[in-house]
Amino acid sequence: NILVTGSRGQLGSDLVVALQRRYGTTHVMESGRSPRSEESKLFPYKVLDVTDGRRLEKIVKRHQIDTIYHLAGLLSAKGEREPDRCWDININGLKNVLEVAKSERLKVFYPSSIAVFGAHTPKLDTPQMTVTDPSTMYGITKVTGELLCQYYAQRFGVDVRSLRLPGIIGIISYNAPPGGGTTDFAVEIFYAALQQRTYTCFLRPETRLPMMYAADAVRAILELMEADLSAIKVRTSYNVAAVSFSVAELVAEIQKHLPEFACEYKPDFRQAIADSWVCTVDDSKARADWGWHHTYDLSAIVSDMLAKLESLKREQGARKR
Ligand code: VAH
Repeated sequence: NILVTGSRGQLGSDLVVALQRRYGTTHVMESGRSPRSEESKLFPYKVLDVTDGRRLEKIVKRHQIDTIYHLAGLLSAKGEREPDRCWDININGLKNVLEVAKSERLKVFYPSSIAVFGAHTPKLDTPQMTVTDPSTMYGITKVTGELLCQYYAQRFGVDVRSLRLPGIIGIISYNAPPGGGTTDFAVEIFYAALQQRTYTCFLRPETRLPMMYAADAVRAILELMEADLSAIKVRTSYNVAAVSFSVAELVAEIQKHLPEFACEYKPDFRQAIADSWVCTVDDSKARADWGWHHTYDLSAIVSDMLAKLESLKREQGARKR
């Protein structure tokens, strides 16, 4: 059986659906820090704070968990506002997952991030092996996490696999509003474009970041986890890339569908975080080792997001009538 920690977060919502589809809903145990709201109790769910190692071990044993997708954690923006909590959850949570994986011989997915890159990392075609000197607490926990994963893989033979995910663009499902990330603009902008025809962006128009559609990110995770272990040569975390674009390029692509959409810019503390990251990433190692390839480019992301949100809006409208 599969346990997903942080299953109600931005990435978790999409990943859980894909895992349920592939392995069956009864084999996917969701979990999160807070009790779920009153929506359908159809699917298995456990309240779990990942810093509670004993409760994690109890859930793993009681529900014959053999694989953990460990998504629980604080993202970059929230992590800068609460650095101590970010360290505690992101590091101690991961350590608990790796400890139970070692004792129960579990397989683990760990999401790292382009946030591991910092001021001295080459900004274009960032190599797989390079300088990682992040300036955010979130990035520091991700570099540490990658090294912890490599240690457990090499020292204890734990089958833990990881991807350095770019900014993820996906539908904010009913329970996963943007979770305090610096790349959340690329999600919020779609809702604002449809609802108010205008958006105030917290990054400057020329800010260019590596991004990926949620459908591509979920497929990358599943393909990584289903690859033969002999193909997994990077035991810290694989660079994976899809598209890189500036905020202005995203706005222009949305305006092709919504000509009257306007975006204004009010950079805040997240601009410094974005400026510390890279613009494009070399993911040739992931493509060579386990056959990674992206499918959604910018125009496909924009048309798919707008179409999905339009149909969500029609559904909600229908429900209200
Ligand atoms: C964040 N979405 O913004 C996450 C991610 C590369 C960005 O790590 O913090």
